[in-house]
Amino acid sequence: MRDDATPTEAESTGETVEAVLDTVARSAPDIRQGLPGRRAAIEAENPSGESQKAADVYADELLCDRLGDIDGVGVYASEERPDPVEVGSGLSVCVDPLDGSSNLEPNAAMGTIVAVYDGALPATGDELVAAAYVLYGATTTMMVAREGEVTEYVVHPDGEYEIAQADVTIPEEPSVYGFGGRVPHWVDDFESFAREVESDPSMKLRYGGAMIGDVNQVLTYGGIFAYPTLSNAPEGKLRVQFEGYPVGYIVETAGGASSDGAQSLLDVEKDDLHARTPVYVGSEDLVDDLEAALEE
Ligand code: FBP
Repeated sequence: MRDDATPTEAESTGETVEAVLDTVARSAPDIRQGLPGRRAAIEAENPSGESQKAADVYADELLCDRLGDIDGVGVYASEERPDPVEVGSGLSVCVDPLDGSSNLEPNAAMGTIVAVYDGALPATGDELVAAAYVLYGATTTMMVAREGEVTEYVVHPDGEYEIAQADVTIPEEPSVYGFGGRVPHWVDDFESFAREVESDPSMKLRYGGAMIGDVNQVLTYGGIFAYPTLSNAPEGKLRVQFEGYPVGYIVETAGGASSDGAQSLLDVEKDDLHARTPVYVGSEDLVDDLEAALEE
């Protein structure tokens, strides 16, 4: 018989998840305050070959230190470092420390994305136990998906945070869209779909160049975000473990849909930590239409 004082595996996982989310929220003001002096590119590239900003490295090191200190976190991995870091035993935490850091210089919104997996890396979509993103916009907010619910928090400058919206669900009537990649590189079927969406009088373009900002528009107003397959990059730009799975999990938990063009993002299986995938997320009808268009 179980000793009632000993937490079950599920309870321990839940406590670790809460500690990870709490740490991310409390770190958000420190990341934000560290940005002003770190806007420039440095002489380094991330594992995907993109040039790094001083702020990318700063946010990565800060989160690695703090998340790596949590009991029950076994591995820390980040878009900014080639290999996972063994920090203990337990859950695997994957982070995009500053999503959209090219928005630093024009002073536009950016994010931090966190995915918590109960499994070794690279993990599968069904091993996700929670996902979240922080959005550094006019205010700092954090969207969290766990246990079948999405909650939006406002994070105050002192790291305290409070619920802004419980049980976030994607609105029924879509009104915004944002599609990444250069238009000449869109494949014909995607371009036809995009033209259909653009010609719908109820739809407005919202694209800011940071996935988190653009996905937050879609969760707020309903619609669709895509970073599609491209003729010169069939897997698109975004990374499965750091971007595709967590954003798919958040949008699906909020009642929307996600796809890589043929299946839910959560069913994508790639055996490389930094593998990419096309990403389509948003209102279910639009994602269905998108999949039908790509099948033609
Ligand atoms: P980083 O995480 O390296 O910043 O890249 C991801 C990203 O910035 C996404 O946030 C965004 O959707 C996309 O790249 C924008 O790409 P593009 O500049 O091609 O529009």
